[in-house]
Amino acid sequence: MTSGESATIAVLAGGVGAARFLRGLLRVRKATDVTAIVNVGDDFTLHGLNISPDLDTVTYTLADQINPETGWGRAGETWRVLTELGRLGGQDWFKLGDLDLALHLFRTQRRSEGASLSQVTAEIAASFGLELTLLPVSDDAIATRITPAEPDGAAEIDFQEYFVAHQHGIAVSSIRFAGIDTAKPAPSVLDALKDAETVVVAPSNPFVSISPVVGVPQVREMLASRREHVVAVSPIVSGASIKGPAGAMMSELGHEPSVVGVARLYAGFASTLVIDHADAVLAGEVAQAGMTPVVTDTIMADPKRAASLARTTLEAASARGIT
Ligand code: FO1
Repeated sequence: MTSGESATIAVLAGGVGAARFLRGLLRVRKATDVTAIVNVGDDFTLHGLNISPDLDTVTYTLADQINPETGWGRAGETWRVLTELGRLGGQDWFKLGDLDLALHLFRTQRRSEGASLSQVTAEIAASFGLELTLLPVSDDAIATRITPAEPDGAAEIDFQEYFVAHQHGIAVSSIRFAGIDTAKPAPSVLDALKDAETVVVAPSNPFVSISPVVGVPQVREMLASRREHVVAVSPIVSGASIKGPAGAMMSELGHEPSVVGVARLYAGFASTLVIDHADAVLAGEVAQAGMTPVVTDTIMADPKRAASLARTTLEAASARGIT
């Protein structure tokens, strides 16, 4: 990269952890230099509405409109529609507030007019005044499907049934991403990955957030071809995820639930793994797994700490002597 040229950063993102990381990143880099490439495997249709939870969590978080307690949905929501839906005997297990419903109505209407998911996502981001580039990894449908470990031979369930109805409290025996083999990267996704000075794999769930992004045809190959520029932040600290089922899933799916397990999953397309001080003792094993460890504070307890994590992550990339 020549000096003066605006160095772009591409971030592979899932939901809450990625949104927090992006909020920190935007304190240390111009939003116009940042592209977030977001998972769509959580997307589903409910009440006839197209819902994209990870795109919405990133949007709401960066617009400072996120519900801080849950990490999803809007702050200051009212629940009149959902309450009345419940009274009517409708589906009220997936908590959609009144403002959130407006966004799903808008997205569904726009897509029925022929707009692509990436077009509508850009319109929604612009309506919140966001200046980063926010992209779904694909405009095609990708559906994360979970096979529970019990009872034996249990039928596959939708991701949201697993995550919300079961509150991700059931063991998983396998995961697949329906539609991913024929999904195409959304426009400008591959260019963003090719042109970025650094690609960051955000601290999201490796299986249900990062895999359905990296697994889109051509994405993994593009990352692997630029592996020296790809830096991942571990979502696992001291053998557990900060939020969500990533730690449990690693064990259930036969991986070591540690930063070493994460390194083994990511070594094919990322060269550096940022791990927390709590895991410094595992740095040697991370290196043996094929990734360069960088030890820092990875707990994003507030935007300031998220910002210093972002800064350290970007420095880790440049420290690799990358021009
Ligand atoms: N997660 C829940 O655990 N319970 C909910 O009722 C819920 C509602 C919801 C509404 C909109 C939205 O964008 C996300 C929502 N989520 C809810 C989170 C959702 O399950 C996401 O897929 C997870 O955040 C995983 O990324």
